[in-house]
Amino acid sequence: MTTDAKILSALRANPDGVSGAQLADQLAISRAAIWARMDELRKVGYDIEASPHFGYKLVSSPDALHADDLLARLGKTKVIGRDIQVFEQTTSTNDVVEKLARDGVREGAVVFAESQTKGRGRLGRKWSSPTRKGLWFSVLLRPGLPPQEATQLTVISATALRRAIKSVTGLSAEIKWPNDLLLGGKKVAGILTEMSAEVDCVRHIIIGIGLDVNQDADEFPPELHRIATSLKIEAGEEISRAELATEILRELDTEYAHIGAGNFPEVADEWEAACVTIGRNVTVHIGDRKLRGRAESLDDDGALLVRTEHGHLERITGGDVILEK
Ligand code: BT5
Repeated sequence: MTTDAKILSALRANPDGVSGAQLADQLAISRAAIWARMDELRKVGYDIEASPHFGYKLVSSPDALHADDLLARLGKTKVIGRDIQVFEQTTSTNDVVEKLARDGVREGAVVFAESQTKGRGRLGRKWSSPTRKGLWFSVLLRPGLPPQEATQLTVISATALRRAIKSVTGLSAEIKWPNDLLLGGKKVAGILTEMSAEVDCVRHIIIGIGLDVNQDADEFPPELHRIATSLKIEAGEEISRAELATEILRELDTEYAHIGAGNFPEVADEWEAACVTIGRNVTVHIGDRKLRGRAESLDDDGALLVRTEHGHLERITGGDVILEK
């Protein structure tokens, strides 16, 4: 952890205040250095009071994502969030992480952007990522899975997102296979899983997550008005993005450990229970191919099993699913 992350962590652990002397001791730096860091933190929006009575006290945090703050809130994880970077703006966080992957960075690195100029969905579709309104981030994983099991990672990401949304806002999101989270039938989050693989082994996987947090209805572009929503719209109040981001990473870390331990079927059960796709009549578009049937379940690799109109069981690993009435 960086010095700032340690300071923020100590301030959060001591809501009634912590003395400069104690902090200096804990961090093995001078009191003057602590004072200087507090000043820098204030400049980026942390309201930190100082008094001879209680020492330093954190009054409020800015609505901006700071890597040090996220690291401090997250604490120790097994894999995910060991390294966190925050960009004010980037093209697409998936592209930034792709570069880190090619540079050999170890798994667990996370990159957030306050806005993206070329945020994307699947098949090159656009992802709207307005400044500080949502969480736009990507995670680097090196899971050592065969490529056909990569869908498992989209499944655990959706489950982790759903859990974090529930614990921070109380809202119960529904999952639409493979990568959408819905509230009241509207999309609130999407997941873009991109993979680099050999024939039999994944080299790395990038999980890109876009979650609409604090947009008002009129802040969505016109083409999304009918189909998208945000947590703020659904919960009726502003949500702390830093708190939510930390909770998502924590849940993702737990779920990823499950996959590592071979416990994917348990995660899949939770996923299926929250999934609006299972049991529904669906039309699946895979490239130019169109298939109609009833979505029956997930298989062990996270693929969707669809019983077609002709009675065959088809295994779907990609494509767009439309829920029929
Ligand atoms: C997805 O694609 O849902 C995956 C979205 C992943 C976005 C994240 S943000 C961080 C990381 N960096 C990136 O560049 N991407 C990832 P798909 O299933 O293809 O859905 C795309 C469709 O969702 C679009 O065609 C729109 O209809 C709709 N859409 C676009 N922006 C949206 C938004 N902010 N909220 C809800 N729906 C949106």
